[in-house]
Amino acid sequence: MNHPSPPVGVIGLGRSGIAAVRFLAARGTPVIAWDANPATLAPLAELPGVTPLRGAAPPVESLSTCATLLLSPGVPRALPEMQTLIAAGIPVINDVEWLHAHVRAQRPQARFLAITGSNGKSTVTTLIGLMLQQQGIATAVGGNLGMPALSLWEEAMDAYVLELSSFQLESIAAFRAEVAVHLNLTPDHLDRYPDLAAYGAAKSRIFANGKPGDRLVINADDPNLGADLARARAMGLDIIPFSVERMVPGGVYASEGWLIDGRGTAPVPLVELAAIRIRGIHNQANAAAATAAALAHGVAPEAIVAVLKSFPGLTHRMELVRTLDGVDYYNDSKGTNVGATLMSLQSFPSVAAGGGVILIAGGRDKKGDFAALAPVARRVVAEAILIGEAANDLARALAEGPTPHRAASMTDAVRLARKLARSGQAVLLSPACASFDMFKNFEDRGDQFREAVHELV
Ligand code: UMA
Ligand code: ADP
Repeated sequence: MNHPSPPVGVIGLGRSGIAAVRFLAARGTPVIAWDANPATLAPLAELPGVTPLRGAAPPVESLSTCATLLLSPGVPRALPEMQTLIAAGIPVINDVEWLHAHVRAQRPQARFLAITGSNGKSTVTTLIGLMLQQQGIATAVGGNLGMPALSLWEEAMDAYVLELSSFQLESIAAFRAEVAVHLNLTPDHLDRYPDLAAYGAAKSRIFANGKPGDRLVINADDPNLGADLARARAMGLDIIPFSVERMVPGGVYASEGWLIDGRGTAPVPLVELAAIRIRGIHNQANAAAATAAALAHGVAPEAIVAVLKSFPGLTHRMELVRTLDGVDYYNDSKGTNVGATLMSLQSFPSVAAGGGVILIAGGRDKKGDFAALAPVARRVVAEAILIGEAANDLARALAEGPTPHRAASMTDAVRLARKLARSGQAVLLSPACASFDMFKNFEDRGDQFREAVHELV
């Protein structure tokens, strides 16, 4: 007699959940799918073997009939319903773990490269993907950026380059990357984690299943990663440090105007820093990290350098949208935490030096330390225009500067910025916050900014 296989539960039906349901349904696996928002259930109607469930909280009784649960990154494991299901012994994993198991079983020669960090993940993930592709390696790129994990599987892929958030790393089990990259750790998502240590612990899971010989590319300049470095060394991982501050033996670093491969007995200059198309110290760090990962995967230096010289950077990251009457308008909508906005502000000349920034910031606070913005804001911010839920908190943090303005929409903010900006200054959207109070996501926020800027006359 044929016993039907138990269903797999998919919790949260956003981009990753819907991709997971499609992947499972296409392979004949029965699925129970839940989301608090009933509108997300509609696309499931045409899929075979899928039971859609609605309700404000994950329905424990139905979900406990599942063999495995795939949790979306935006649904906290700490929800009481999730805690009950976890305590009942049901494996609560995610799409990244499922993809990993599938690839290891179906195409064991394929390799994983995984990237985490508080800032720079998308830039580094994209660079590594391009470097492998430039070398002619069949490479899929996605995860927290772009395509969700379970849209990436293809029979003939030889490499999976995955951007992984702390939320995604919480729900891996056996996932392991032959090359893992840890870029940096600064406060973010403190609305979900009790403290920086808990957030950092989730990120460190990127190498938790590493075997001796697996590579860990890690930022030697970040004091918050010291403990990770020591632990990885004790695990027997092959560590490739990167640095923009000093020569790191065995690593990749910036020195005297060059990016250097210092892994061998003699240092090998790869490319002049001035020839790297993405600008700023933080992007030199990103270039060093991506280079280290690509070299570790066997990519030739020529392919790496070709990408560093040509990659123009991603949209929504310090993207120059327009110059109007001597004022540059930058879209840095992906500046979603204090660390990213700090980094972006630092790249502008000060008000005293004839520059200055009209900063558009605010949104949904992730319990960021806005006070950390004050010193650089004093130097660089000529005027601040605040939006969204965090406007009052930001205003308090920027109290020493000129009185901040408020705006109710992106169009209003951009029009006001146009009035305030003088030639030689820049208008910068770098919110230091999440977007979800006023926009669909950071892309929507950046698109609205770009549109409003193009409408200026
Ligand atoms: N939902 C509930 N109950 C909850 C929370 C969410 O029902 O308590 C439902 C929502 O109604 C919605 C769905 O879950 O329908 C959304 O799920 P999700 O928040 O996990 O979002 P996805 O659309 O699946 O997108 C996720 C990532 N989102 C988050 O981690 C918040 C996307 O990263 C990622 O690109 C995508 O998977 C594909 O892998 C975005 C992000 O903001 C860019 N990431 C954070 C960051 O980069 O800082 C971590
Ligand atoms: P993530 O995917 O981690 O959010 P991105 O590559 O999308 O990172 O960059 C987002 C923002 O973070 C950029 O606009 C920039 O302001 C900042 N940033 C990028 N790389 C770094 C880095 N290595 N260190 C600090 N900040 C960075």
